[in-house]
Amino acid sequence: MAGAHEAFAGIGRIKYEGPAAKSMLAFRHYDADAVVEGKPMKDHLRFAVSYWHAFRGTGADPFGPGTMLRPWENEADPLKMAVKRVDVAFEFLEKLGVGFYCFHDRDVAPEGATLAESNKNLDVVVDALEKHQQRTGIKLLWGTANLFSSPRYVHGAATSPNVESFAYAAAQVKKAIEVTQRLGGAGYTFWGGREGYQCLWNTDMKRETDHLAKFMHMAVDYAKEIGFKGQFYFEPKPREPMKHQYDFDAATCINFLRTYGLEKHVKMNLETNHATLAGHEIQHELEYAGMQGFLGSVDANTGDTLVGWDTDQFPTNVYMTTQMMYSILKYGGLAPGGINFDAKVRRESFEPVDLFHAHIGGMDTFARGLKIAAAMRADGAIQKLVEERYASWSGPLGKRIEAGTESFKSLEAEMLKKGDSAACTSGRQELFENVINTYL
Ligand code: XLS
Ligand code: NI
Ligand code: NI
Repeated sequence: MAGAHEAFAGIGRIKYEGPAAKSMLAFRHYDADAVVEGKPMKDHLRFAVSYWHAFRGTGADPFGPGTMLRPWENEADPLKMAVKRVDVAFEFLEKLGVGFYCFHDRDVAPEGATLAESNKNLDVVVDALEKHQQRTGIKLLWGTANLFSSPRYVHGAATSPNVESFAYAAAQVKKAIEVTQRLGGAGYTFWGGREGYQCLWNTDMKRETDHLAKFMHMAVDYAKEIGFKGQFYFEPKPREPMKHQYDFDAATCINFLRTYGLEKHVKMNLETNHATLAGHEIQHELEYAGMQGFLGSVDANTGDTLVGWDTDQFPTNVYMTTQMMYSILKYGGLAPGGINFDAKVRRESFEPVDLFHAHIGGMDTFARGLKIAAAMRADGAIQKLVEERYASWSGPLGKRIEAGTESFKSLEAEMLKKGDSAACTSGRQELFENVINTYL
């Protein structure tokens, strides 16, 4: 954090100052070493900053160009700039006090004129990342490859009708896995990008999904070959940029993984705003993946109820992070995954300090969610109410059905004897909701 070269001069290490903190550049709830359910907060939450939004986001939108003021973006040579940007990124990560970051190959290093040149550029930047990782102890949560920006991926990458787009993507992912391994990355993420379609008339969906599976198998095989032990993740998103994407939601992705024999190798990376685009809440996605044994990692952000697209805002809603942390604790936590802020400051929030406000707010919102969820689990009131709702299943008949010793015939005999089923009890949704509000 050398003084003269500081990009975020005047901002020091963000500290935990408790709910009564005076400064807005302080944590009110995220106390990294405070123990919750036997583990420090930092190990529950495993926060990561996404390189693409924090350090490559310009604020451009379909109606206007970038707005972000980033005084350090002043190097004419793109590779030199990429290396310099790593210093800025690590200054930010260190001051924020997060343990992890995530990147796409093309966010950290510029694309060259040829594949070989792009690989060389990446190696130069990875040298810089490695040095800073060693200096600070900050780690890579996961790496990924950008298989969606280049025109060569206009029809998708692994699902492109152009075989050489597939081949190029394979080469790109091979390299991305290698650098992720070199940086000790805890995981590697596949997000579909443009793996989907705009029009079914011109699309061979079966062939495309077969190709996607082939592609993922090649990645798994290569990881095995080079001894990469990181967790693979598949990140659901139903649409945008394509009208339909093959990684629609957790259930669709898990079905895909099982159909193609990938279920032992790949878990879910679930993103809040993608869940809402699919017509779900993130709690649904976490529960679904958790109950199926596919809970991997989280891309944390939030959408806007009035804007129907992937706005990638920073999470500020404690009710939502409580729901998330309740499910995450229930299924045994995220490690080796974590909570990656796949979120961007608004186009109107263009000053460097806004990056701090955004991440501090997100971290505090999750820390509160964690504390509340742990309190709910500690006294077990909600759990008890859920068990009461299912009490009939703990009687002799329920036990026999769950044990698999009943059949349609035996159940028919039982109900013919009784004449009718016992009356149902109230669902008590309002009571549940009121109980939850007593913790907030
Ligand atoms: C885009 C995705 C993307 C992935 C990584 O909507 O969220 O950022 O997380 O490729
Ligand atoms: Ni994401
Ligand atoms: Ni997204």
